[in-house]
Amino acid sequence: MLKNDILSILKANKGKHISGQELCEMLNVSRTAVWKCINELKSDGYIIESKHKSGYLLMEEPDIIDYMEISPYLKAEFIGRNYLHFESISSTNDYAKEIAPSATDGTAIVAEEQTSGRGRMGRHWVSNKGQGIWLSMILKPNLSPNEAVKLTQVAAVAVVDSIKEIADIRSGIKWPNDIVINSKKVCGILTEMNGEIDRVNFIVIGIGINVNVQNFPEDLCGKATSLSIETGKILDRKPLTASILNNFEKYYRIFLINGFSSIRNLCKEYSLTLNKDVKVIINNNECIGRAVDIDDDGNLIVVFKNGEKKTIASGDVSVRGLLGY
Ligand code: BTX
Repeated sequence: MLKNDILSILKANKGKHISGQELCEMLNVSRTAVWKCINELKSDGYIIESKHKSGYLLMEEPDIIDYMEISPYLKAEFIGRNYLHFESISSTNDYAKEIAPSATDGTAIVAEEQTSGRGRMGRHWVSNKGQGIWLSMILKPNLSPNEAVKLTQVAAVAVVDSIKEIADIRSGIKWPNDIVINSKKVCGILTEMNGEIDRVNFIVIGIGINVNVQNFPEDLCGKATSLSIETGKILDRKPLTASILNNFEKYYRIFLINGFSSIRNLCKEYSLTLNKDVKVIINNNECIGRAVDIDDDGNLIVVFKNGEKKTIASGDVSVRGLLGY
């Protein structure tokens, strides 16, 4: 796309004017075509100085996570290569499910804001404009549904690595789907599936990360945090978005080739649930036990006070740490 090419040239020449004539020659297009793209970039939020004789200078880039902005950091080969970006959407997971039947494997849907972001069991997910990464990925693996549920933990491992890589802070996994820093939730993962008993049609993995959120609604105070609150810095969402896609693709490939057991050690290493007392709620009954292991299927092994050992599958139960997360 010509607009992308012009933007890449302006970015590569930061601090230096580049003339309309140079752009035309480099890209083999007309002056009018260049002028039209520059205007489009300006209305996308790029501040571009246009000076008679010296040409165009990129002064400021908008804080948006569209494909043009994240692609310089994107190394993944198929995750996020089809990338749909929205200013505002009800829920990236809902949209992903809508388009999944005809979408390509690895399609990513990203929004600056979600007006009806969802957590598990219909819970609401706060998704403030421009302050987080609200992302869904469409996957079409050749897997049975009981294998597919393990992808939540594959995604969780990828997110922990990306947070470390970009924000330089350690986070952990509250089994199976929350990423937590200092006992507060910084990210939630929602995996949804469409399929038959023995076959998956598609999977949607939704990831919501609080990046630069400064204030949460009252009911989340003390429970939620953001990377910015924890690091004391405003973080660039662009490399973080790409890093999540890169790391997810890496672990997803390992999972597809070698199975969950190859990810298990990292799940255990990053787990904040293991070796802690947990409250397991099964059919409204609360039982207290100790989480002792994560097995090769991604289940949590809990030993209860009466000595009974149970295998807890995600989705079956609600697991709470006794001391917050
Ligand atoms: P969950 O059901 O484990 O967590 C939901 C609970 O988390 C809420 O009931 C609330 O207490 C708390 N919460 C709500 N918003 C936030 C927030 N921003 N930060 C921390 N805690 C919060 C977790 O569900 C899965 C969330 C997935 C969100 C992604 S965003 C992209 C995709 N689209 C979509 O609609 N959902 C997913």
